[in-house]
Amino acid sequence: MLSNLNSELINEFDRALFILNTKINPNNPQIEDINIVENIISNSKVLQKFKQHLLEQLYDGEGYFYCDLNSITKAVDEAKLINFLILCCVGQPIWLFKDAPLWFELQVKPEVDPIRTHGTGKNPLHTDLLVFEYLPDVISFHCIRKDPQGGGDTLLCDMTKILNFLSVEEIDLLSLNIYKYWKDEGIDVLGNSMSSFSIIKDRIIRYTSKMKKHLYAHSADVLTHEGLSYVEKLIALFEKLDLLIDNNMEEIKLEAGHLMLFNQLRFTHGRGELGSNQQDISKVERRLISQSYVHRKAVFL
Ligand SMILES: O=C(O)CCC(=O)C(=O)O
Ligand SMILES: [Fe+2]
Repeated sequence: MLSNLNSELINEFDRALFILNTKINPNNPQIEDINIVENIISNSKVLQKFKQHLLEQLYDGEGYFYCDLNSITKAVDEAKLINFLILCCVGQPIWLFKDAPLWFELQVKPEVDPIRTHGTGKNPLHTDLLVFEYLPDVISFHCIRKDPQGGGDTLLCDMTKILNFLSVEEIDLLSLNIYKYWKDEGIDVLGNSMSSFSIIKDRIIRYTSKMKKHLYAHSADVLTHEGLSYVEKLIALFEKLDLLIDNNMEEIKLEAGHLMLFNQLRFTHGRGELGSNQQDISKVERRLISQSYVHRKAVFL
């Protein structure tokens, strides 16, 4: 499942680093830096071929691209530059917040709610930013450090496989525009946030297992008025989906230097529980994943 980077490609990435190292700040690439990278790609047949392969893999093939950057470099800063180059091969990297770096650090914070970002528990499978009109096509996880306690697997589930197990009635339910969810504040680069949405629409899946507990407790928070008439059926359907996801997801142990990109219009993702006693591990040794987003086409910038 780890893609093998051939020696020709490794050499080409290595050559690209000569330029990238002097021109781009690995910790904070800027939107203008895309031009530098696009020049490098357009001047290299090898990178153009790689770009084509990457797009096929993400959009028509398995839906993800998983490689080990250690075969190119063991330096974290250089790995970040290669990650940036790869994002630019996919399309338009997304700076979600003004004045914040492209990279969003998924750190481990024992004090936060275990199921949430930075938490230490299982983060149930979900689509990120699912209420936004232009939800990012692709997510990149660059593992800087794995959990020293052996937990924190990356969980991925191909939802198109899950849909094969559903009845026509269940697909119809998921296709209704009756679902609501909270939006992440401070984001204005993904189009409108929708007051209601369909879980399945135009081959895009907007699903979060985190909706289930609200269906039980406060269904009006996550369903429109029309949706409330289906609440019993939806609870049963969400239970079924969670079971199917549990049985069909992949649990991937990212190691330092591993890079995973996946098509989040098709895959939900999550995090396995971290190992115990995270509070006893120093902050600079805990698991650290650098997350970023990219659109295949620059639809909004
Ligand atoms: O920590 C992780 O690996 C994933 C976290 C995540 O997907 C999220 O918080 O949205
Ligand atoms: Fe997420």
